[in-house]
Amino acid sequence: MFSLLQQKGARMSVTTTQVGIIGGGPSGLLLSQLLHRRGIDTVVLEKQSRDYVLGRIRAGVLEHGFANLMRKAGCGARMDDEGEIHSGIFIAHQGRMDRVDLAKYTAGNSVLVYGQTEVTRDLYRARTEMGGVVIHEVQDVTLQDLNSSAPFLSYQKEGTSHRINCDYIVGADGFHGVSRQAIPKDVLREYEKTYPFGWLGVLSETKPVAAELIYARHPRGFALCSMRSRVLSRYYIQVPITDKAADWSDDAFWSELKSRLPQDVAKGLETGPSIEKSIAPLRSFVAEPMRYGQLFLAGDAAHIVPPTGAKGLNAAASDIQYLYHGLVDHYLNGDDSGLDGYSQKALARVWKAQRFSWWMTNLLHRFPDATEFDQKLQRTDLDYLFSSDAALGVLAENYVGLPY
Ligand code: RFL
Ligand code: PHB
Repeated sequence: MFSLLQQKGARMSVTTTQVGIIGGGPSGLLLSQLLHRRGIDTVVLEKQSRDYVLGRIRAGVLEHGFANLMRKAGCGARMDDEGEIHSGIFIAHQGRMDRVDLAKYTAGNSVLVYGQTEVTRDLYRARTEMGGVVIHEVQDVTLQDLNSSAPFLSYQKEGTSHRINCDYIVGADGFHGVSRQAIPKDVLREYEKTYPFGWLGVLSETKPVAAELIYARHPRGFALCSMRSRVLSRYYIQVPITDKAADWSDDAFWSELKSRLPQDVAKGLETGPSIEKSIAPLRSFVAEPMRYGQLFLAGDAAHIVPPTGAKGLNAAASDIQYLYHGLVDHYLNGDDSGLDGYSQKALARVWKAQRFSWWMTNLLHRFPDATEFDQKLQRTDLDYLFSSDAALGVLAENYVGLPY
């Protein structure tokens, strides 16, 4: 279990844990919390301060599978209290609003609107209450001896070198983390697609324009009306990747958003000062395999989707579910089949989330180099969608989340 051996004079501390986790985002915290509840020791290393992590505004839509994991982690109470169940979404196109009845096409399934910031806050609180070890503001994390049965992590903090001996290392350090880089280039295969636009997002203390999310396709570009609560709205507009958030005044943002929504929706839009404004690039990315020796990658460290299908955090959650069961089976039942099958199983679901996110992105965005033929096809795709129960069923079952 957790032990600290200060080696006198050497300014180096040596710690031992079962699972060393890099990254204190939702993936790392959730895994740490789930494992701790089964008596498996973890240490989480996070580069940033807790306030910094909680200041990032990201996902807003949780699949049932994710919500169930939060409950299993003992972190579901506030989510169930404050999160809103959504059983439909709107797609605005060609001046009209069409509704996708998620519940109708998925035998009553739905999604939960509850922000990633709140998920992370709940996980941090639970980690603190259980005495979980989450070390913030660590520098120069390195992964060593991944192909041996005694891998270790090293890092710097406040002028001291630290070493953590582990059985396993989990890289949950996001797209820009160090874990994926620790896999040799001749082993790692990366698949990537970038898009020539990003999403300019604004958070504002205003009443959401509609009770359900609105995804809008418009000749001027995509727009999304989302929310965090009845008094907190989250809106996005597609912008060229070269734009800077600072160059967009609040007035310019609201005016552009309104121009992309059907008129009656735009008329009802409450505007106000932005309390956060940022541009997120759109990217599709998968790294294979997700295991190398004693290292397992999870979440954004291994895969990124464009946010159009609301799948990023949810794809991270299925990794965590597989990894959690694999580690529990290893430690409590002496069964390694879950860990051995992790990469293949996780990637199979990840690629389905990739396919859906790519499709939603293509359906709804304005592509600068699209020909008239491409635009006709895009409109036909939408017309077909709303003329076919089968097509709506495909959208709905993917949006609420494919089974784990
Ligand atoms: P994170 O959240 O990036 O956390 C990784 C953590 O690792 C730390 N780190 C390091 N720590 C130690 N040493 C290092 N060398 C480190 N390098 C990095 C980082 O500081 C960070 O705290 O990855 P994680 O945990 O895998 O979680 C993934 C999700 O954050 C991400 O998939 C979603 O936010 C994506 N996403 C959405 N997903 C959804 O499921 N539904 C949505 O509605 C949704 N909307 C979105 C989104 C992402 C967006 N952006 C900004 C990319 C909307 C947007 C705009
Ligand atoms: C969000 O509320 O941030 C959000 C919702 C749905 C998406 C992407 C982002 O598809």
